[in-house]
Amino acid sequence: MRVFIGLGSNLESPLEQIKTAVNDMQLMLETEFIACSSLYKSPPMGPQDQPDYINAVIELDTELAPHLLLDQLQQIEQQHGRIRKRHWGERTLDLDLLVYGDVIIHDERLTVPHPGIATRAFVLYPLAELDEQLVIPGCGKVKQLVKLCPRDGLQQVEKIGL
Ligand code: A4P
Ligand code: MG
Repeated sequence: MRVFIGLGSNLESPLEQIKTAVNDMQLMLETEFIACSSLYKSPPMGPQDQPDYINAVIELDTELAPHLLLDQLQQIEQQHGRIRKRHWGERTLDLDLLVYGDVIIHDERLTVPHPGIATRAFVLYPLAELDEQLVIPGCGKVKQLVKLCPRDGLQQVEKIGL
């Protein structure tokens, strides 16, 4: 299944956190790495008394079922010393399952597509870089969504060069 994962970090060398997380995801079982967007810097959504974020999106082709994929993503978050402090608060690494093919999930562990995907500049711009034609189930085409979404101070910082 074709999936997109959102990466975010705003603590302990965010650029390094994102780059090592991309490496970690390349090593996941039953999963093929397809592409990574550029890295972006973005002002915090939520509490403003926290550092700017580095964000990116990666595309994978996985045989893992959604909840097993979430297990893997949470394990990688833990390896990065992830501590959950407050909702929308600072974190060393946040991995969000954005899109899992055309599947829609609403249960106690997973909401897919990820809520907020259609309105967050730090998700939509990197996603559009990977696939403008992507249709997000229940939300529409990325190309259209990105047109309606202000950049909100989002800045491209570098290509990851993979
Ligand atoms: N969960 C449900 N659906 C999903 C999914 N699709 N992907 C559950 C991943 N997890 C999912 O996650 C809490 C629970 O959500 C997990 O245990 C999983 O079972 P969390 O990341 O600990 O929760 P949170 O951070 O308190 O809330 P939330 O809503 O996940 O926060 P977000 O949406 O991840 O936002 N500002 C900028 N500029 N850039 C950012 O990346 N990120 C956040 C966090 C806030 N501000 C930001 C950014
Ligand atoms: Mg999250």
